[in-house]
Amino acid sequence: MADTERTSPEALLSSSAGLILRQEVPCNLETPVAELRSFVTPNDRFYVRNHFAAPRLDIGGFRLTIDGAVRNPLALGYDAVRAMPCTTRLATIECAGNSRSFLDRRAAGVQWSLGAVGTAEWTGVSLAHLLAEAGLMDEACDIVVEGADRGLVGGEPAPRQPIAYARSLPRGKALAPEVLVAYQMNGRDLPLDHGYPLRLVVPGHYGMASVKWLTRIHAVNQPFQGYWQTTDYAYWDLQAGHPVRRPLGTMKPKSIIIEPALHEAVVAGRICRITGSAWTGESSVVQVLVSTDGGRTWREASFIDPAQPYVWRRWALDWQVPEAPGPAILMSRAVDDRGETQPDEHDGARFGSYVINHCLKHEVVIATPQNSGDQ
Ligand SMILES: Nc1nc2c(c(=O)[nH]1)N[C@H]1C(S)=C(S)[C@@H](COP(=O)(O)O)O[C@H]1N2
Ligand SMILES: [Mo]
Repeated sequence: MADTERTSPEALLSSSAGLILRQEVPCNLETPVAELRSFVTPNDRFYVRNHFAAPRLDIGGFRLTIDGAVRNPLALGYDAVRAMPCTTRLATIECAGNSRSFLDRRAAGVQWSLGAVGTAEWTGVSLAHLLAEAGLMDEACDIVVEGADRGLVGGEPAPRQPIAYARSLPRGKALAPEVLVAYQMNGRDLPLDHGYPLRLVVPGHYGMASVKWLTRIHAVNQPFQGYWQTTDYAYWDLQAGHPVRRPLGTMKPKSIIIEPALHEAVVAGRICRITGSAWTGESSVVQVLVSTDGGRTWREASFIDPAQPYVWRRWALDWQVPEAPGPAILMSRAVDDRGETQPDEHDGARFGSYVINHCLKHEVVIATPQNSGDQ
């Protein structure tokens, strides 16, 4: 047994203190940008994205079911999962709707600023191990992962009855070693809002893939077409010239400026250290370019953190602030090792109000030191 001491249910409840309340019911909380300075995001500062109320599962009766296209269906108790061989790995998770509040036209959905992203160290059993134990059949093409939370979804068209939060992973990604059924986050049992007792963690994919309160893993022989990957969390792709709807998956390269803060005053003629963070999906960020003149000229930032798969890298650039007071537009642009970079504009026709990774204009104000307001 990994450990026997059990965290009390009350201790797993999150508080919104220190986070930005974006929605009260269901609870949606954003990490303040300044907190993203830390390489690992502490559990009580990690953004929360819930579609329904967080279910409180009784650990005694808890079962993780693995069924469908498997030779040996399983119903595992919590302790049985914790007794399996485990791994710990870092992963950055970003909500596909992060930065939505920066879209030119206000889009429906939670109005995230920059902070629906975070990095944690996740501990759990690899999904590949569980699927091997269950004897995954060769015909299985998708692995459907389902959470215990459910409810009615708004908008039309939508199913009339309450539905569970469920997503599928293509077989290849489901069997990749980085995908975990996690029970710990930064060395502590998962907080309730982050999926206690078990959640999937899909490094490299937008957050919607990392299903919380995981109770069922269902292998299927046909591509899964559930609500959360066709109506919601999907985009328009092209297949032989035909527009086709596909589930969102891999994260796109993105960078954010953390310091100086938006609209912060910087001192004319001094050196100002610009810092930020950058991440991408199945690749590594290899370059971050920074502009201090609204995108006319760009310089290369240096990295604070090494390149590691599925983990963000903080970066910094020292800027010689001009003498002339007034506004200045900072921008940053990440490039990954496949040469993919951040676009200048959000592609709304393709992605709707998701995948918001275009280069943002980050305005600061150059102020002279004696500019203290007295005239
Ligand atoms: N069961 C369940 N899993 C879920 C969700 C949910 O509402 N229900 N939200 C998804 C979305 S959209 C995101 S971005 C991540 C957020 O994970 P976090 O709340 O731990 O930050 O969880 C995903 N997993
Ligand atoms: Mo999300």
